[in-house]
This record gives sequence, structure tokens and C-alpha cells, in this order.
Amino acid sequence: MCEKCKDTFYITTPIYYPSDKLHIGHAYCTVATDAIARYHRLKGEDVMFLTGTDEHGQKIEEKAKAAGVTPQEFVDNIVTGPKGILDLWKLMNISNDRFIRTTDDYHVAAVQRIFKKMYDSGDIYKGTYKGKYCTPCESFWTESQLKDGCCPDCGRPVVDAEEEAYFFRLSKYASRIRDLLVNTDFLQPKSRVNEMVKNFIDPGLEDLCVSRTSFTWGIPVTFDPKHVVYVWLDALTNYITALGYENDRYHDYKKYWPGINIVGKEIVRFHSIIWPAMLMSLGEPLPKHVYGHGWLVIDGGKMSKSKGNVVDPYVLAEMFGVDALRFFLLRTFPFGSDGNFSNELLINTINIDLANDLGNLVSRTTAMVEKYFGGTLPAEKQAGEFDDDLIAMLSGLRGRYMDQMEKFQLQNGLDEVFKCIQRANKYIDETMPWALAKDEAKKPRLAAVLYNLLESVRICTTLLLPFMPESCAKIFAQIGAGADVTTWDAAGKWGVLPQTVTVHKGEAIFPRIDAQAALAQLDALHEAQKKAALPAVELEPYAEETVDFDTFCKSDFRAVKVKACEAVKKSDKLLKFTLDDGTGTDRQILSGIHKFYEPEALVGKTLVAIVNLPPRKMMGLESCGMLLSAVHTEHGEEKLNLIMVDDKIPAGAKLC
Ligand code: ME8
Repeated sequence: MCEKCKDTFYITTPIYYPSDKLHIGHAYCTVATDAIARYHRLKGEDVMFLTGTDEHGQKIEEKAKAAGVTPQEFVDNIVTGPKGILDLWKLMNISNDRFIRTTDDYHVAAVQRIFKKMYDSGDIYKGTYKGKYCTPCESFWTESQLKDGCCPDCGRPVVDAEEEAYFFRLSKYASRIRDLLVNTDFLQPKSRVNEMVKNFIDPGLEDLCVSRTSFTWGIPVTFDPKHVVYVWLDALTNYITALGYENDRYHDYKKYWPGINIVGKEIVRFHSIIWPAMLMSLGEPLPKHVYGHGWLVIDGGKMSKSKGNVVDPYVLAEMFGVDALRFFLLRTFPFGSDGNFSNELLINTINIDLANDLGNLVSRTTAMVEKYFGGTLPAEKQAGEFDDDLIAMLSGLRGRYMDQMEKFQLQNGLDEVFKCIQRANKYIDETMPWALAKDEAKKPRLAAVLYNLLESVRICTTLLLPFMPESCAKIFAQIGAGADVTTWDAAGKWGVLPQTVTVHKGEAIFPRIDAQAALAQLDALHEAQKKAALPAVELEPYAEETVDFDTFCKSDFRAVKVKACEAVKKSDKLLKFTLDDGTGTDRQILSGIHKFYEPEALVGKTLVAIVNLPPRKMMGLESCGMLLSAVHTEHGEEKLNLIMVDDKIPAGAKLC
């Protein structure tokens, strides 16, 4: 088809906040959108796939401040730095055509023009924002955001306050938005409509505050620069500025818009109410669809840094392979609902679907073509029992798959493919090629069976391309399928692989995972990550009470030399020290520090002891004093270091 006659297809992910490293939940959305984009490219459409980052706002400003860098430096590091967002999408083989950052100059200028346009048309007006204000935090809160009537950040009391702000006339569009949601297929899945209408539209849509003066990391309003544009107004417009709307950086707005916005369920509200209202105000077409996908949850709860349960896609991709991870995400969870992520599920899916079903089908088929025909099938074939059923099922696969993919039912699309893979494996059992191979007269039948298997693999693999591009290319190379027979058109036809095809059996494409070993490795990694996430050094709280100087001076600290040191029998904590304290008589001190020191290592060291504590008995042994040590916590682990002083200091020297 000529480039100009192609249908266009535009699809986007949310633009993610570069406030932290992204996790498997972000990867899930991006991989799903990538699979949809690749599916449309496979169908021959002219696809524009956009993703990017949402870089302004108070949260980023605060994070940058805490990190001691400028907001721009902070986001640059997370977006373009090592193992940053761009690296992650490269690793996950994401085929986005464009990447927008809301700090890009062209976007900033376009947002300023859009804001002005809406102001000029009267849809943005200046008003007064009334709310609860926390003076120390310089933050406005709504009544519902308060915690026990106080600032949710610092817990201090808030005061009623007003500030001048710009508002968008969202209320004006309430009935049009309601109609859009209820009477069209704009918002998908349909199950999300009710929540929007019931919780947000029917209680009454209020005008939306779209400017802030309490922080500066945002896009300044050109005609009133102490205000910055509300981050959601800035962010939502990315879907059109990235095509050249109100800017000269790109020129394909007319070509691609309207498109499809894929978003997580928690931001459906912004995309199905505020976003279409903004477009109505601008007089621009609305997105074809907004699709609100479900969350990946862990033990029923959302992943979050603060809960320490985020799953790192880098770790999983490295251990199991990018394609296996991409496949798992889309095969296991229905796109529109939440799914409970677990490593066990991931490993099971790889072992059952990829290693057993698909992997075995490919390796058994290619191995048999090599073994029985030296790698090249003969032209002479003989049809037989079971063929019709297999061929009918595979011939109709593309249509069934397409029905699902058009509805964003990626899991069901994959299910259709895997039913065929299972059917083909069953066909091997039914036709028993190894038995046919024993009889020279049955070679034409054997050739037909293997050809049918190769055709099944070819069709299934073509439809798996959007999900596992690299592995599918390897399978094509193994079954001898060239570019002309791995197209969308060819996936709808049976019998296009050359009759005398040559296979090239290679390594197993999806090796079986040793579940126990992999889980142990992941657990160990998880523990290490959890530890690393804890503060490097935590100190004991400082004493609140003061001690008067005379009392302090009563404590008698002395340098002592370790003459002998041994573990106390039957105690796993205590060490018994025999010490030279300069008096000529040995002093015995017990100390519960075996966890930190081996006794032999301490002999000869010069330590510090307080020697005028009343003697104490521990495990039947007397302890006359206490050794001083420094304690702190490191990545959640208790640390202790005995105070060791210069060996030049004689035993008994007083410390003061
Ligand atoms: O909301 N399961 O950015 P964000 C599935 N900048 N998907 C998940 C997920 C999970 N556990 N966690 C995150 C923002 N996601 C705004 C968007 S768009 C104009 C502005 C995915 O970094 C999901 O798609 O918080 C969700 O909507 C998105 O990441 C939120 O990313």
C-alpha cells in the first residue's frame, strides 16, 4: 500500500512523573501500549506512538530540593541518566515514535498559547481560590485533604486563606461530558463510566483551579507570570503538542489527531472529564477513546515506594528476558482489571506457555524436519486425518485475534493464539510423526504433518510479533519463514510457506526456569534492595535530659588493655574480657557483643571502660564495669564498634 493511502493510528501512554525510578506498573502500561502500536503497524497502518514524561509540579520541586539539585537536573537524571526512563524503554523494546518531555521548549510555548487562547475565549478567568493554608509548608489544601483538620504533610494547624488564581470553566461542559461518557464508547472499558458519572459528574462539576502561585517549577502564565500553569493542564496537552499543536516543532497534528489515550484507572478522571472539556473549549476533536487499564497489585495493594513493594523491571528482564516479561504482563492479566503480580506467576507463565507450549512446538517441529528430512521438506505431501480440523482452526485465527485486539483485549488475543498452539501440539500426538518416520512409504504423509506444523507455527508467531518481537524473529529464522510470509496478510492465509522450506533448528528460545532457584535469587535481591532503600546511617536519638557536670565527672573512664577474651559458654551474646586496668589486678568485664566481634581479634587492643559501676552478675559471672562502644544503624542493621584508643596510652590512664 502506498504510504499516503495508509490508515493512520495514534496511541499514547500517560506521561510519567520522573519523581522516582519507574516500576513494573509503569512498564505494564507502556508494554501494553507498545503491543497495540505494533499490532496496528503489523496491520499496515501508519502508526504514531507517543510516550514521555510529566516533569513540572510541586512534588518534583520538593524532591529536587531534598536531593540538593535543580528541578531540571533532577528530572534529567531520572529521564536520561543511567537506568533512567529512556534506558528502560530501550531495554523493554518499546517502539515509541516520539518522546515528549513537558520541559521541552516547544511544549512550554504551546501550553502558554493554549492557556492564553482559553483565557481569551473566556473559558479561563481570574478568581479567588479559597482553601485551608498551611503557613510553614506554604501549601493550600482542600477540606478533604486535611488529616484530622491539620496539614497532611506536617500535621500543623491550617488557617482559612484565599489567593488569586485562574479557573477553567469546567462546569460549563458538565452536560456535554456526561453525554459523551454515557452515550458513546469514548471511555473504555464501559465499566469505568459509572464511577465517573456517579462520583464526579452527578455531584456537580466545579470550575477547576488551573494556576498556582505557591511554587515556581511550572510553566509561567505569560500574561501574569507569578502564576504557573496547573500541572494537569500542562500535562494533558502533551498529547496534541507532541504532534505540533500550537507549535512548529512537529507538523502532524492534522494527520494523527484524534488518537487513543491509554491510562491507568486512577487518572481516568483527568482524561475522561477534564481533558475532553479542555478540547471542547479549544474547539478540537476529542480522543477516539480513553482506555483505563487496571493496576498491577501486590497482595491486593498498589505498589508504592513507601510500602517497599515495588518490582524492578530491570531485575526481571535481566533474569527472564525482555520478551518473556512482556509476554507475561499481557498474557496473565486482563487489561481492564487489576492483576495480582507475583514472581511465582511470572515463572509459571514462562514455563507453561513459553517453554512447554510454544517452545516445545517449535523445537519438536524443527528437530523432526532435520531428523527425518535433513532440514528440507520434500515437495511430495499426502493429506490425512486431523489436518482439516487443524487447518480450519489456524485459518480462522487471525480474525478471532483481531476481534479481541481491536477491543484492547490483549489477554484474549493471546488466548486465541495459545489455543492454536495447544491444538498444534495435540496434532503431533494425534499424527505421531515418529511412527510415520519408521515407514518409508509414509514419508509423504510425514512431510505433510511437518508442513502443517510449520504453518501453524508461522501463523501463531506472526500474531505474537506485537508481544515478543525479538523471539518471534528468531522463530521465523528457525522455521525458514522469510519476510513475505510473516505479514498480516500472510497470517490470514494457510499454505504460504514454500512447500520445500528449509528449517534451521537453533537453541531453545524459551529455556525452562528452575523456579526454586529463581525465587531464591529474587528473594535475596529483594532483601538487598529493601536494605539499600533504608537510610544509610540512622543515629540513636539524642538525650533530652541534661546531666549536671558534677554527676558526669563522677563517671570514671579508663583505658584498659585486653589480656584475654573468650565467649561465655551457653551464651551466644556474651564475651568475657580479662583486662589490665593498670592497678596490677586483672579486671573482668562481660559484654554482649559477640555478634559484632570474634574474641581472638580483640586481644591486645586498648579499649575504654567505665570502672565505677557496681559489679553485676551475668550467667553466674561477675562483671566489673562496662566497655564503651559507638552504636548506630546502617541500612536497617544494628552496628557496634568498640571504642579503641591508641596503644601508646597506658592501661589505667583516666579519660576526662
Ligand atoms: O499519573 N499498575 O504519572 P505516574 C499498573 N504524570 N499501572 C501502573 C501502576 C501499577 N501498579 N503504577 C503506575 C501520572 N502505573 C501523570 C500522568 S498523563 C497526562 C499524566 C501506570 O508516573 C498507569 O498507567 O504516576 C498509571 O496511570 C501511570 O503509570 C501513572 O504514572
